[in-house]
Amino acid sequence: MTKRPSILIARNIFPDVVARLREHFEVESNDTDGVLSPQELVARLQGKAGVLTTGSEKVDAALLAACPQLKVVANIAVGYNNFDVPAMTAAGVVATNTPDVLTETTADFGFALLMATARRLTESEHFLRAGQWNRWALDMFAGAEVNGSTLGILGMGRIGQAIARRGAHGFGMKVIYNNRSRLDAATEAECKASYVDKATLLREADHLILVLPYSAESHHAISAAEIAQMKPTATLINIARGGIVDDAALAQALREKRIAAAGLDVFEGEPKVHPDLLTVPNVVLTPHIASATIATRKAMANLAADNVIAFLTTGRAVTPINTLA
Ligand code: 8YV
Repeated sequence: MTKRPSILIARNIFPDVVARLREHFEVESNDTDGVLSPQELVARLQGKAGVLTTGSEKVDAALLAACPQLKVVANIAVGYNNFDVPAMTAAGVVATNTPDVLTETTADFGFALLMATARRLTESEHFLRAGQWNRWALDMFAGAEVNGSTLGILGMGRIGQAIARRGAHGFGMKVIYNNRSRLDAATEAECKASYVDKATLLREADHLILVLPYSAESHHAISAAEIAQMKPTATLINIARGGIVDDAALAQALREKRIAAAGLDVFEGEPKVHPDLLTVPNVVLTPHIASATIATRKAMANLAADNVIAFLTTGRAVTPINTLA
C-alpha cells in the first residue's frame, strides 16, 4: 500500500472539513489557531504535500525553497496577496483560492458597512450606550442618503458586480464603476452600472466602495490626493484589502471632515489598526469579517479542502490560480 500524502491545516477549521481531509491524508492541524511564524510554518510543512492557508500565512520564495515536497497551497480566501504566485509557479506548486462561494455574503456585508457608515449606526449606538441620549433632536445623527444616491465601485469583479446589483436594483442608486477592464455590455446592463474613469468616480460618488485586489499597482490607490477629489459629503468603504487605502491620510481626512465618513473592514498591517482611526468618531471599524457567515466560511473551507483533495488525487485543482507547465 502506498503511503498517504501528509498535509497541514495552518489554522483551526471546521471539524467536519478536517474529517473529510483525514479520509485522504495524514493531517496535521494547528488546533491552537495561533498564527504560525514563517519559521514555524516552514517547520510544520516539512514532508507535507499540501497546506490549507488563510490570508495570515505568507507563501513566498523562501518558504517554497525550504519546503521542496510541497505541491498544493489552498488559500481559504478569494484574495491571495499573501502568495507569491510567480514563485509558486516556478517551484511547481499549484495555488488555489475560494472564488464564488463568498461573493453574495461579502456583497451583503459591503452594503451593511455602507449603510452603517452613511447612517452613523455605530457612532449613534456608542452615544446611546454612553448614556448621552437625553432628548430627541431633528438633526441628531443625521447622515447621508443611500437610496437614490450615486454608488461608486472601484474594482468590478464578482463582488463589485454583486454590490452594484444591490445598489441599482434594491436601492435605486445610480451606479458608476472603474476597473482595469470594462465589463461587457450585457453585464453592465444587468448591473445597471456605467463605466467611468477614476477621476470621475472619485468626483461623483456619494458612496465609494473599494472591492479591488491588493497589488503593487493598487497600493495606496486611495491616498490624500484621491480623498481630496471626493465630495465633502461622501463616504468611503473598504472591504478589499488593507494597503489599498493610506490609513494615516484617511484618518486625517476624517478628522478634518474632508469626507463625511468611512467604513473599514480591512487595515494596513492588520490586526493592528492605525491609532488615529481609533480616535475619530466618523468611521465604522470591523475586524475583517466581510465573508463571515457560518455557511460561507464552511463553504470556503470545503472548497479549499476540495482543491487539496482534487489536486493530490487527480492532479487537477478545482479553482486553481496558476497553471503549471
Ligand atoms: C478571508 C477575504 O476570510 O476571501 C478573502 O479574500 O478577505 C476573507 O474572506 C480572509 O482573507 C481569511 O483568509
